[in-house]
Amino acid sequence: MLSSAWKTGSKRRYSGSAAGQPAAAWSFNYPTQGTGTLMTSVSSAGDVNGDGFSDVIVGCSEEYNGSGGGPGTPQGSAAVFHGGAGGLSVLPNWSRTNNNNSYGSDVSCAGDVNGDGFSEILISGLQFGTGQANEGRVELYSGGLSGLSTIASWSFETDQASATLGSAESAGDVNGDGFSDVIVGSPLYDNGHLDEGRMWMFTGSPSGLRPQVLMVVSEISQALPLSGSLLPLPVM
Ligand SMILES: [Ca+2]
Ligand SMILES: [Ca+2]
Ligand SMILES: [Ca+2]
Ligand SMILES: [Ca+2]
Repeated sequence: MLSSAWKTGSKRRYSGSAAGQPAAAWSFNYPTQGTGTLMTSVSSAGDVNGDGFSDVIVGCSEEYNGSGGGPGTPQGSAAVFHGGAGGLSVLPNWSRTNNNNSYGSDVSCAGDVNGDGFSEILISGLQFGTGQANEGRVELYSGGLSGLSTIASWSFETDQASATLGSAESAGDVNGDGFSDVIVGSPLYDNGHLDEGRMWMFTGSPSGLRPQVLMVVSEISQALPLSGSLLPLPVM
């Protein structure tokens, strides 16, 4: 079981004891944290390096890079810890930071979207903005023998100001082709109705997650039956 301590920037992995009292088997504190650090999400990363040990990802939006008392500059970050025979690594094996302070608001395992045996991970930024303020963005990093890629192999933005992007998760393998698929959700997307929200589904392939949307679901907040649009599956 993974537990996060909101505001204090610490994560602990608990294992049960005979007396029923949890004992932390692993914990991590961001070394650069200042006041206001928000460690917002934690998830299994699957097995990003294919060694048979599960790995863990931690998201810390609104990390502050100051040390020694000052809050410094707000930024977001995510870190991955590899599992091993002795448990999780003490220090991150992989990390990403971004000056957008919502980066890392949600982290998750994408499954194996390209079928190579290594898990991929997803990092969301709720209020990330590139072109449209607070549109939201999600990035996918690919697993490999030495761990995750340093450059995102796929990304998605809502391209609508203030839509935000709340989460991105593995959808399993919805079309049964052996490649994991991904679903992305925006809680405040507008499409005829204010803040109705929208979900997008993307499919995996031998070359990774396709950029084309497979399916869109919207009209969630209007108390109407869900309206889904199944789009043609792109050929890659
Ligand atoms: Ca592993
Ligand atoms: Ca993979
Ligand atoms: Ca954009
Ligand atoms: Ca699939």
